[in-house]
Amino acid sequence: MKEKKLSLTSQIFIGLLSGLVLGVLVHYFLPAGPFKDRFLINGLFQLFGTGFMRLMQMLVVPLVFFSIVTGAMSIGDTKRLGKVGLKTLAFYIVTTALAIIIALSFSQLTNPGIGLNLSEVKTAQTEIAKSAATGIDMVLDIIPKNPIESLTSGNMLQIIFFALFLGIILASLGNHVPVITRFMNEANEVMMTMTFNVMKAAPVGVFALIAKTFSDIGFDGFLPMVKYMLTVSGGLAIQLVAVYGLLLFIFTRTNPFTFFKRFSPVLGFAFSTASSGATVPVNIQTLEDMGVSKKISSFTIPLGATINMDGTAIMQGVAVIFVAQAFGIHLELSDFLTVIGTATMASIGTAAVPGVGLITLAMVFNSVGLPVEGIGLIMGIDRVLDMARTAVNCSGDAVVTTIVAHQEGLFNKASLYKAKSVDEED
Ligand code: DAS
Repeated sequence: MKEKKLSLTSQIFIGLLSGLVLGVLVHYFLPAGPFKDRFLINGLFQLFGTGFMRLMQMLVVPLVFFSIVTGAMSIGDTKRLGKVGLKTLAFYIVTTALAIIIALSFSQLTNPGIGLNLSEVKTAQTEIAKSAATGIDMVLDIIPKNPIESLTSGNMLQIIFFALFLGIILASLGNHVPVITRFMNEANEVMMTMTFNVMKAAPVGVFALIAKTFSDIGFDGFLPMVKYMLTVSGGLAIQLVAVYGLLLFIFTRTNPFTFFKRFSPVLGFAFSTASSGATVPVNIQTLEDMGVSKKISSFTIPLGATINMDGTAIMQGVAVIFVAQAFGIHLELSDFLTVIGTATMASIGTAAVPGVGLITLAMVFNSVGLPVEGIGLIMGIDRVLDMARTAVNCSGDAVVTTIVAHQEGLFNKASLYKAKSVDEED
């Protein structure tokens, strides 16, 4: 009988737990010496942990570049996009920026990284003096002098600028450039498949990264991890209840509780798949049952799954504060503004598949000079958070879709409440 293969999520969980147990045992029970320090911590764990991190980093530039080009192409040029598309785009960008602001502010209250003192393991990367450029220079620095050099040097802000510009131009040229348009879409498909395959190594990578972290610092790292998870979860809850609840009430006079009760099958599906892309059909169908016309959702939901990831932005905002505090790196206001910009762009550039929010997180870290090694601290627990933030990503797409449908007279609220009365009957 063919034995049932463990899901990737279960494998990652097993990697996380076994890495945690082994790391603590090594830290507290293995005497210092060549076997512990050279062979295990800075040998085996370093090889598989950092090796997996480098595989993830390998994806960042091509994945973000082709995702943003194809994302911008799907937005299209403003003419074709029309009033509905521009309105949808504006709501998507505002809700994502709000999500990051909530994440950065909420993290300042919980201080998730305090207590995890890794400043002595500061990497060369954090020694790089953050560009002294301020204000105008910072904005000018986003425009690439040489896009090829930006790509080879991994200057993410310049890559994003060029990719957005290129995608919109390709969209405006439409059928005049079928070959390069097809190339971009196929290259994006390749990068998403490559991401899926790299993620298959996640259980081993997570095991080694967590084992190294806890071998180095023992239980001292435990509380900050829990604080990090609670901070991300709190940020997601605020976005779901406060931001989406308020937007629904203000713009459509809909009872948010009724809305999310009817929407719960989509939340469950998004949570279990950790993929906004896979949730698109369920999202569109459920919204239609709730009275939202497919005339709007068939455009805005796939668009949102591609370029609107508020939950991911929340994780990235919290991760920035967590790692900056853990490594004792002070962030200026200009850094926070940079994070809001890059995390919003990362939200556009994050393909709707499991785990990519962590890959584009490297881009956000790069933009403010945070050590990418910091991702290793949160990678082990990221899968659980990925499920929760994907549910929020899909909720954001649905709420904006409902608002835009309402404003276009294509939201039949009676269907929402009528279904409720049917529920009451049985
Ligand atoms: N899981 C991704 C999604 O499909 C987002 C992420 O990885 O953050 O929304």
